Amino acid sequence: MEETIFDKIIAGQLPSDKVYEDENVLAFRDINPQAPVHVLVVPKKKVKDFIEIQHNDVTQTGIFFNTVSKVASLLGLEKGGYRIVLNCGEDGQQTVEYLHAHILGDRKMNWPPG
Ligand code: D5M
Repeated sequence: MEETIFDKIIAGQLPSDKVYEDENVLAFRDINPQAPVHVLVVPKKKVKDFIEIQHNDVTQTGIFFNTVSKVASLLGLEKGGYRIVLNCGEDGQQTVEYLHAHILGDRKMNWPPG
């Protein structure tokens, strides 16, 4: 798999505005925020995209989504709610080929998404 900007952030070769880290997951603020709170959550063990999840270890996948929920709570978004976005592939407008969940919050979201 090609090295991405998120590989470099996880390796500590590029800086990031970290909000949470443990042995499995890293969460950092998006460089181009689309809401007052916009955080990206990435698994440290590389997964390319959401398509790949079906071939992956269920425990690792569970840990990832459990941690996304935990990070949203740590960010104080439980009360007002928030949106999780997983862009997948070209039509899904995924620009970084490393699985990442966007956590967007602290404003009212629109529906449907564009
Ligand atoms: O989202 C990829 C997201 O990654 C997009 O919202 C910008 C963000 N991004 C790109 N480079 C960085 C760095 N260096 N730090 C933080 N955030 C970054 P996608 O779902 O692939 O369109």
